[in-house]
Amino acid sequence: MATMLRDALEANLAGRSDADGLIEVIEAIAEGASRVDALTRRAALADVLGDTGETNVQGEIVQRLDAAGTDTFVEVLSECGRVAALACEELEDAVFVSDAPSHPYLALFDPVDGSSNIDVAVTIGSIFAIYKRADDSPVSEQTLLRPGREQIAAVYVVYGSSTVLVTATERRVDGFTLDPDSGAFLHSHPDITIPAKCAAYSVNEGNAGAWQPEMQAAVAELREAYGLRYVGSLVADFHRDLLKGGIFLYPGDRSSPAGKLRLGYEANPLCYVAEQAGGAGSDGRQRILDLTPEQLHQRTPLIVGNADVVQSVLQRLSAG
Ligand code: P6P
Repeated sequence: MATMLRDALEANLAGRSDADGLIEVIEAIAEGASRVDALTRRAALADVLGDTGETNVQGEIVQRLDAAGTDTFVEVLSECGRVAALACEELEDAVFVSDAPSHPYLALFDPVDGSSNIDVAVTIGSIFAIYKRADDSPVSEQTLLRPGREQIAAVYVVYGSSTVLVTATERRVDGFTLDPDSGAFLHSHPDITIPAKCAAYSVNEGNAGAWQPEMQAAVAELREAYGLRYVGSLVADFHRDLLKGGIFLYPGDRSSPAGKLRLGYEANPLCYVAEQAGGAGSDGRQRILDLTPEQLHQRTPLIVGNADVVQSVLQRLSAG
C-alpha cells in the first residue's frame, strides 16, 4: 500500500526542529488541489470554462478557474492555522492572516497556472513557494519579498492525465498521485532526481524572432542537440523535464526584457524544486534563487532544468 502524504512528509522532515507545522501547510495545499482537481475534471460541467470578463493585476483576463482556484487556496491556506500571510498571482495585494507566532509560514502561489488551457482540456498546474518567517515581528508585504534560496519548501500540482502533487524540501523531492477512489495523495514518486541526460528543450519557438541574438544562438544549439517539447503550460513542461530530463526556457525579449513568468510564485518555487532534484535555474545571468525580489509580481526570464545544459546556455549567452 503506497504511503500517505502525511506519513511520507513526517519521514522526510524527521528531526527537523525548524519545520513544525509545515506538514499542515502542505496538507492544506493538497486539500485545495483536490478541490481544484474536481473542478478541472468537470470543467464545462462545473461552469469553470472561459473567462470572468475581469483582468488581474497582471493585466491578464481572469479565467473562471483562476477565480475558483484563488478562492480555494486562499481559504485552505488561511484556515490551516500556520500561515501568517500569503501572496497570489491573482490578487494585487498580500493577504494578512495572523501575526501570531503559531503562524510561522508565508506562502506565495499561482493558484491555476495556464488556466486558459482548461478550455481545450490541456494540463494545468498550481505552484507554491513556502517560507518561514525570520522572526515574530508583524508581517508586511516586505516580509514576503524573500530570495528563493530561503524557501523552506516548494510545492506544485500538475492536473494532467493524472494529478500529481510534488513536494520539495531540503535535498528531497517527492511526488504524490491523487487516488480518485480514496481522494488521497499517495506516495508514487519517492526521492525524485532529474535524470543525468537531457531529453528535450522546451521553449516557444514562435517568439524566436524577438529574442536577443545571443539567445537565438543558444536556442539554435539546443535545436541541434535535442527534440522540442512545448505544452505551453509551465507546470506540464517543467514536470516532464524533471522526470525525463530537459531544459525549459522563457526568455525575455525586446518588448518584455523580463519575460512573462513571475519570480515569486513561478520561477522561485520551480527552481527550488529543480535544485533539490539536482538541476539548476537561472535568469540568464545568475541563479534565480539568489535574486532579491523588489515587488510581489515582478517577472523574470527563466532557464531551468539539467544543470549542465543550463550552464551551457549561460556560457553561450555570456559569449555574446
Ligand atoms: P506562451 C500560461 O499562460 C503561462 O503562464 C505558462 O503556464 C506557460 O509556460 C506560458 O504562459 C506560455 O506562454 O507565450 O508560450 O503562450
